[in-house]
Amino acid sequence: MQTYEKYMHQCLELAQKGQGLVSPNPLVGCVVLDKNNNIISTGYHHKYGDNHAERDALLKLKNGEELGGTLIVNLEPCSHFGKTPPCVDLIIERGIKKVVIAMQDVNPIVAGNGVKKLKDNKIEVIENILNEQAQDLNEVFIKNMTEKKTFVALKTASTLDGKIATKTGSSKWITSESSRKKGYELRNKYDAVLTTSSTVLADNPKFECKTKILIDRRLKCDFSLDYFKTGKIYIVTAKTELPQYPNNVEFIVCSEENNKIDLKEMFEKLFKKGIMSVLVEAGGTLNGTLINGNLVDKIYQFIAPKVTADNSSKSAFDGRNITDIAECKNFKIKSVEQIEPDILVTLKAVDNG
Ligand code: AOF
Ligand code: ZN
Repeated sequence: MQTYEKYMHQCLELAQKGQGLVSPNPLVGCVVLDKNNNIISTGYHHKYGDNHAERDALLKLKNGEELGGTLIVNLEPCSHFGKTPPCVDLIIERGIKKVVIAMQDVNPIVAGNGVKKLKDNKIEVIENILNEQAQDLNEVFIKNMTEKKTFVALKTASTLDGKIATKTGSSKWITSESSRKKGYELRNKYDAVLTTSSTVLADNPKFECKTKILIDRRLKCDFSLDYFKTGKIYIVTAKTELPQYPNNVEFIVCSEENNKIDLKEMFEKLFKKGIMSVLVEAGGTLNGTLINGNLVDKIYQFIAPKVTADNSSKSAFDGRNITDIAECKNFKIKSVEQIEPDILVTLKAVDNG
């Protein structure tokens, strides 16, 4: 069992090479062993529309050395005709004797059918190796497939007492340059980065990423800002009279209630536009509203070893007025990483409903 875990780790590593390139498909890596358990090939899903990981690995083998061997893959091999023929057919054809997987596919056209077809063809299937890690790796794909919703991650950088700026808006820089660099890298993992007009007007950030979403309810932002110079931009607004706009801009009109955009409606519209995951980089108001609406799946919180000890400073999450501590929203800490002199705490929601 130990050895399969080692190979499955390798699959998860390989799969990550497709990060940011495979959406809306899953991240998948594959290792092939010959009958003596020597690695003879590896593969992964490179980008959307390309060969699946299993096909990528098997097609590199030309001399039949995989006959009687083992294929390790972090997702159940597919059984459907999609952009490519079913991976299970190729596995059967190549004489693989054992398949080791981390998780069942959540795609309803595959779910269980891949494993069944392998077993029907006398191939031994070992399941659930590094299952939790595999589910974490494909958390976006799982949410998209099972709930038909966009995955929402949120990033903040705060002091130890959860502050992101003073009352005057002074915020540069709370965390170190290496933390900020790591924060920018997170953007590539998600289909789009979401922010608000308040953040853009306060910081005039460039936001170097391919797709951006800007919540600008009253259309306060002016297209001459640096923010509008790069990438594809979706502007979410409650205004129905739209101004002249540049080619890289598209509007998404949503309803509003109590001077706030209906965020559920916004995410539904984004999902329909093929935005499978977003990283939120905004202030306490949007962060708090998202948390209160149970809309956040994951938080990346960079924490600097600084304390404002000032209750007029702005909080990373804002907007509620609770009296009972039991009303807190709960998260599960997935990892704590030291990025000197700061830390990055990664958390997942536990009670989103
Ligand atoms: C992938 N890569 O390595 C594996 C996948 O759109 P298609 O035809 O490429 O099929 C996508 C589905 O195939 C996907 O939802 C998942 O169920 C299954 N497996 N997909 O993109 C892979 N193994
Ligand atoms: Zn496949």
